[in-house]
Amino acid sequence: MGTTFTLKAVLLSLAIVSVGSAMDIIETFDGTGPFFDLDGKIEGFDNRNWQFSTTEPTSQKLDGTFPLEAADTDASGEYESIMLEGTKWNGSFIQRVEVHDLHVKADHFNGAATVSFSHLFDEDRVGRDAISIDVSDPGGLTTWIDRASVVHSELSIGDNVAFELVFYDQLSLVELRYDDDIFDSTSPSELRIEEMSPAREVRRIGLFASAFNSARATARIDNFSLRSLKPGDLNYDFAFDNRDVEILSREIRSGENDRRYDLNDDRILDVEDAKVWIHDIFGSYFGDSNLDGEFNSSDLVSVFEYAEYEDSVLGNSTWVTGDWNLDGEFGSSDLVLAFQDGGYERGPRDGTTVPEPATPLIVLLATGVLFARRSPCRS
Ligand SMILES: [Ca+2]
Ligand SMILES: [Ca+2]
Ligand SMILES: [Ca+2]
Ligand SMILES: [Ca+2]
Repeated sequence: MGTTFTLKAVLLSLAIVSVGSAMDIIETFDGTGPFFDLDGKIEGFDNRNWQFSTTEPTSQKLDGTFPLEAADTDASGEYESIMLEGTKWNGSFIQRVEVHDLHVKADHFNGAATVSFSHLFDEDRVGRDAISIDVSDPGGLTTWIDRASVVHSELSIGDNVAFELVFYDQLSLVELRYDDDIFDSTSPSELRIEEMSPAREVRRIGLFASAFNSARATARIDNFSLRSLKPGDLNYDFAFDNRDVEILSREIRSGENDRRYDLNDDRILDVEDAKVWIHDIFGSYFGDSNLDGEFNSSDLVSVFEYAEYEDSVLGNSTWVTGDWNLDGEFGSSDLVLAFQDGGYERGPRDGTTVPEPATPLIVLLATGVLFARRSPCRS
């Protein structure tokens, strides 16, 4: 990827971030940060304003994770929490936390053990304007959006998991996600999505473990983050690549017009949204199959090597294999779109390369290359 493109991406992301007043918060719990918790007992947080609370004073040391433990042998109840207090935030966000060695176990028939991950939009209105995910015994995995709960009994709770709370500010939409194994290659899956118009006050966010009546809840908290949600980062991984385009393609073809993917805000999902992604967000042209910031012969060579041009397999093509209008096929309409877009051999989109216009000759050459390689060549 050229430096010009990288610079543009940085400027664009800065421009988008500056719309809100929020600074991303990332906490590793590695113990090497400059801050104490609010009571001045735990040293080494990456961020100020962590508040540790507990019914059973224990010594906690940051050395990679924050160990939360609540164990109750009678009916008095125990809890521990680690909360980021007084967080000022505006705009869309994704809040994520990784949890290692998550265990909730109630031994008594009326016992309860819970680990909860939450975001309160107004720190003074406990329970209202809150989104959270709870893991409990009994009960399993429960999501809460402004006090309306859903039990996800179909899901197994893993030992090493991630919770994600996503908020689309302009859409007033909450999406809750869960990854039952952070060490495998699968992404978090969507648990639930709801509309919600919360108060936009000072936030209280964090994790809570509680146990009641012969019960025990433990979790090691790792890699907490609260970050601005960037338009076009459709899988929330803070990268812009073909995985985002594949999600856009899937959504366009689904016909559901999901507003989360409606990048030009016209309530319809179509190739115009792909145009916003490739032109304005990624900063390149239709035809840039390898997403290196320009459309040139290497993109054409690459897509013809995949040999999906007008093949007989339905819906098998992706941006990388030549489906630039995101209808699932690589056909002549993709070539027409790419050459009409005018980026062929022009270098990076905002580069200073002298334009080499996409003449009919180039189109003919390109399609010539294409047809020459059209016979099945995939081994
Ligand atoms: Ca992404
Ligand atoms: Ca649209
Ligand atoms: Ca390219
Ligand atoms: Ca296509």
